[in-house]
Amino acid sequence: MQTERNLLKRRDIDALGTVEAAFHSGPLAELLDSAPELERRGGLTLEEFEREYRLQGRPVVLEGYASDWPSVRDWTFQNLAGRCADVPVVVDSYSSKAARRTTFGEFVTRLEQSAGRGAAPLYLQEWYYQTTAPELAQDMPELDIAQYDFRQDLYGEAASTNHQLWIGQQGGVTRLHQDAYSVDVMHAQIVGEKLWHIMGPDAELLPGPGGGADLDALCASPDTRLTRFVLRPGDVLYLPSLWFHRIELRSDSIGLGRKCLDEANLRAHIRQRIGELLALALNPDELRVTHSELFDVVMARARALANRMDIDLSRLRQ
Ligand SMILES: O=C(O)CCC(=O)C(=O)O
Repeated sequence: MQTERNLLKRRDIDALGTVEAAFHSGPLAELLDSAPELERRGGLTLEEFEREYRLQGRPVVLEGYASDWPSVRDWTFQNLAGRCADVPVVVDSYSSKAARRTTFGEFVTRLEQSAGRGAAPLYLQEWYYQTTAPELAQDMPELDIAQYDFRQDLYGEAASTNHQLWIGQQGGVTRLHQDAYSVDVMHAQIVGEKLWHIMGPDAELLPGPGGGADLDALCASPDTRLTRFVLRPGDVLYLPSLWFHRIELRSDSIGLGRKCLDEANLRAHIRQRIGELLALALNPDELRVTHSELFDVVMARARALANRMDIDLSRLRQ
């Protein structure tokens, strides 16, 4: 089995635990509050966004860019539960131990019942709502700044709007990760507030001389580029591919994650997709070890893509 040395890139339980613990105590935790804030820009035009941020690979928060969306104006947990009561979802899918199949209506009932009781916060992560509740899409219109997404050419229109909703309770966390397949992140905040910590694509957490993780080196390196910001309703984040991100829910929250493939990253994207599909088909046992927390999520992503592309999973080329 190949072992990745950079702990920030590993998806096994030990590495995920070490990195998450570093956000709670030790040198990295001490640095968090003094990390610089990400630039926020209000009233940015498409041309300014392209010139000053996307073409330069610079992250930015587009303040209030989606504030006129029907979802930002009208959505509450309750009215979504009324619309999607029987829709099947997997709650806490990013944790192999906590993952649980239920319906959206039940999920909201459990959120309400557990609020303020000290229970672990519930988080519906990476919900591909367009396969099970496509009517929600009309409340989140397509963004003009996202039209460079090359997946439209590569996979067709439907697969390129393969977005995800992230719906959870105050205190919920998505642990530090890089997005797969070299895609840029565009994340729109719909309800509530989320605190993001991001690190540059070259950030490294390596084993130290004593065997533990060398957090001092991570904190001292100019490549780490630790930055923080809060996303509020109507804000849209642009984060270029391979930036690491960790998210903490400061209140009950709903966010829309959508991805964009920059044509410049096409080669890397295809290599990763093919590599992952071959690994799933030929070596699922090893993948269950290297991606123990996320195996089901990887499968769900592949199924959602196949579904959006009308691929019949029972057929091979004859
Ligand atoms: O909001 C979250 O908890 C995670 C979002 C995320 O990782 C993304 O949109 O890429």
